[in-house]
Amino acid sequence: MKNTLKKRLEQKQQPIGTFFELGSPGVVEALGRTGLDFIILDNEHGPFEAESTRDFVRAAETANLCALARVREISRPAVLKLLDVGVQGLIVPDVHTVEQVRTLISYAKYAPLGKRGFCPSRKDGWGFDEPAAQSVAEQMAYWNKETLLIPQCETVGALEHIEEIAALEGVDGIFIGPFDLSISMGIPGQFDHKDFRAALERIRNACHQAGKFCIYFTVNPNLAAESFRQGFDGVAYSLDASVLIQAYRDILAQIRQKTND
Ligand code: 3PY
Ligand code: MG
Repeated sequence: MKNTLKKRLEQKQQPIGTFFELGSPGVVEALGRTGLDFIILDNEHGPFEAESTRDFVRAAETANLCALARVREISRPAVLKLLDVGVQGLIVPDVHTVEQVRTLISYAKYAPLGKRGFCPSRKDGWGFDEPAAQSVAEQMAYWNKETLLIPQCETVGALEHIEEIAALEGVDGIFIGPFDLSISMGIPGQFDHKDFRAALERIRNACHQAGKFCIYFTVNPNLAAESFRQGFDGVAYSLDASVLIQAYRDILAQIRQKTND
């Protein structure tokens, strides 16, 4: 399957996604009807693993929704299993060093960029889907191009080396985790703090100078719009569960209000 998020980013379409935490294929199907461009199957904070992620990817494919996954940790099996069930990109949390990102590239990208292990898997119909007709080397190049590797910048360590990290060949873009980044900077949740705003600008500039995209996460719709105005390339807005709770609260309040008018 072609990576529609990659295309939208390349065409500067300002894609919007959300984190998927609820862990049901039905929720993925419902999200596919919202207009969202991508979802992030959260194997870090969500309760599920690669086996259930496969079912969510299948649901996303039927709903024409681009499914990325956030990996639980930087380890070879964590990376390989998610890529092999067919997610179209990996978001990688808790990165502190350039060396960790080099390791990630070695797990997630095939040679010559990395050392990803090769096995026919769900991502390519076990060797029977596109691009099965091509040589192994061509398949490796295809998946290196179509699969996005997106380390998070959410620690002071990553921030301090963001220019080097963003410039690495094999890193497709950076995803900012504002909660953990602000905590790591000693200013938890102070998204208006001048140091935090300077950090965002530094990360965005590092990405753009390296020709990479930069995605911001926020739980505030106004900040989501502002992020695009500031030059972020994509936004992940909130989580499925939080949006569901807020939507019900708003509707219930409206009904109560109208009942008492
Ligand atoms: C953060 O804000 O730390 C994130 O990782 C977003 O989920
Ligand atoms: Mg985080």
